[in-house]
Amino acid sequence: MNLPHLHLISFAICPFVQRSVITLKYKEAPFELSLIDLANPPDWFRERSPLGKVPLLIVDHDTVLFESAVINEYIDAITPPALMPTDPLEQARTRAWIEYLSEQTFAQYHWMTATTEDAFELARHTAARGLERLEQQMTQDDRLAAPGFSLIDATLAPILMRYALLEDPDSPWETEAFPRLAARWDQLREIPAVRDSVPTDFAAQLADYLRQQDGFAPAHFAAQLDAPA
Ligand SMILES: N[C@@H](CCC(=O)N[C@@H](CS)C(=O)NCC(=O)O)C(=O)O
Repeated sequence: MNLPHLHLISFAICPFVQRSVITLKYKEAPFELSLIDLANPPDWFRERSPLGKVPLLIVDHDTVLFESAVINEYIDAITPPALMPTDPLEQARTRAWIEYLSEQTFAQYHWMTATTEDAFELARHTAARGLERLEQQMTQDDRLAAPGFSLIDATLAPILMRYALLEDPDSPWETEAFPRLAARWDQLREIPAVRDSVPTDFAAQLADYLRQQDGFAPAHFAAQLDAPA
């Protein structure tokens, strides 16, 4: 493969960046990774990131791509064989479910960072409804439950990884309630690109991040992630 130089701009615990790391690793595309502090981003990042968000993918030191779903489609397109289906309807369905999973990523974040007990409960409810709908879809949708790896899986894995780490009686995630999703996570967690998409101390980094936030949920989870297994 004669690929362009790929430079991914990341924030350590960002699930959207993780989607692109998974895709790059799955496609065995060499890439440079730079971490920035989103709370205090460097000037060059402010200048180059249209939305001020990570991930960015800088191609050949020049062209800036943003939005993880777009970045992933680009990575996929330049590293055949493509994960994206060729049929336009299936492509559209893939993009629609990736968008759905973006909503679930935000729902999970709101749950992890809720500042009050009421907000935590509301976020838990919203996230649980999202997972229920996904589980239901998997009973009837070959694309979501297909045996191979897909761009949808690259988007689903960061969410399920965080739920698996933050196992909690007040979690929207319950293995028994979501057997298809749980089975999917069992498959995904074994894929090297998924396993190696975060550093080995990811739980500690997530705990650090939460410790820097205020309020009910962050304090609760930071303590839990710090507790010995
Ligand atoms: N829709 C974007 C979402 C990316 C996103 O929200 N990234 C967060 C970090 S996980 C971010 O950069 N936040 C900074 C901000 O919103 O100012 C994508 O899929 O790339």
